[in-house]
Amino acid sequence: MLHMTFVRDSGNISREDTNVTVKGWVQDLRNLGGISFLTLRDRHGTIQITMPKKKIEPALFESLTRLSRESAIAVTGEVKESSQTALGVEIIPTSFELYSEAAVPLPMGVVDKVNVEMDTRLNNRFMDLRKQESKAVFGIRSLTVELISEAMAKKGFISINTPKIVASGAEGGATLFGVDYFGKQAYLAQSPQLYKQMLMSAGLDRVFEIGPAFRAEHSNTNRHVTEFISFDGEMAWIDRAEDVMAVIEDAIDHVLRGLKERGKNFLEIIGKEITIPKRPYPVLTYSECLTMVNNCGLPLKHGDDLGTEGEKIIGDIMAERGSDIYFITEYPEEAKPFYIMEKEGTDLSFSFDLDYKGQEISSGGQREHRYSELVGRMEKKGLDPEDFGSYLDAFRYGMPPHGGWGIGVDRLVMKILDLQNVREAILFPRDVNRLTP
Ligand code: AMO
Repeated sequence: MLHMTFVRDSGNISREDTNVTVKGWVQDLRNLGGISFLTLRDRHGTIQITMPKKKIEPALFESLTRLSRESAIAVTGEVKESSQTALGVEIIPTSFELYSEAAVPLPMGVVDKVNVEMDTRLNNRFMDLRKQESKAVFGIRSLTVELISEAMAKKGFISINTPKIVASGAEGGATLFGVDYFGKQAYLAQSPQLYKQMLMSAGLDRVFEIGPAFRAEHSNTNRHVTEFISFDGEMAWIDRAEDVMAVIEDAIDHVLRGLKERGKNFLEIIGKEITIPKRPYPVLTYSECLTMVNNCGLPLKHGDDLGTEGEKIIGDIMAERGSDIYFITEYPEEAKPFYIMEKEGTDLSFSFDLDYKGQEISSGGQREHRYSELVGRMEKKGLDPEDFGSYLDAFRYGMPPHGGWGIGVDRLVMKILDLQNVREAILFPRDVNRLTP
């Protein structure tokens, strides 16, 4: 006798099987008097359990047809060919085991077509993820991370992990989460920034990290969360910021092509097609972007953040020009963190953002690797170099020119799949209002 869960995509229940045990959730039960049908669902799909009343032991018939939807069960039975089901087979049960009965009513439906509020979905995430469309997002997300690692390995980057409990922040004090560290003030890391840069002095040359980053974001938007996964990279011996941009472009291209090829099943379930952006990705300067938004009536001036509205306008214009993805370079140095290198003789910086479908998914740039200039930039930003002692030490004994980036993985998945809210791409999102589940 075969014993297995049913796997539709590898078709491992076939007409040749005679007796099987299948395990899953009761998706649906239809009692038509003389015959009843139970749809059993597992991670991959569904199978029909057919119960002709006359051919099934009465007690078994009774128990099976009384099951509540979403109960977890195992059914053993005979495999019969069927022209009525998608699998081409059905199962006539001979016994079953109830692992866990689902309470009634369900907190939300699994197959109903009604639109459920985001909060209801997230409050009942275990149930929401039983939906094939919700689950498929995480198939794509998993593949995205796999493809990122592949792209980085190809380019000689090594995977690293840096501390998430840290003594100082790199991305501004306003979004730091404080932690009481045995009586000392510590913080949750906003980014691997300081550590990945220190590794450039260590001679690790090309590193990347896919790990959590924490920001005390008070704003409740569809793209900000307080805990996100950042894909960071840092590389040494560069000549200019464009060397870094070329690596990101390769990585994103590898991810999108890989998803299109290897993520077909998931994309089909979600109902999405991936369009591979043309290369090279266009490069706009910050000042060109200002002109674009000004021409559309948004009165931003030099030094202003492009903001959600500005990014959207640029996204629309670039989409009309046939480009979903593009770099924005040469931001005013004032708008960028202390570790970014200034463009000498100007008030600009060697920084860039990467925007995808009208939204920032990454920022990065060439770093200030010269010790005194770096200290100067900290002071200019009102930071105390003493708070950055061990970071600064790494710059005192031969730091190569270097640069890097951070890409929000959650935002990347959101934009690839055109999800309305970044939370849809996160299993258990954290935001200003959400700490559970
Ligand atoms: P930045 O602060 O721009 O740069 O962050 C990089 C990318 O991380 C994502 N991101 C977020 N995603 C969801 N919720 C948030 N609250 C959030 N904040 C940021 C975005 C963003 O583009 N150290 C630099 C990177 C570098 O220069 O290497 C940094 O962290 O996709």
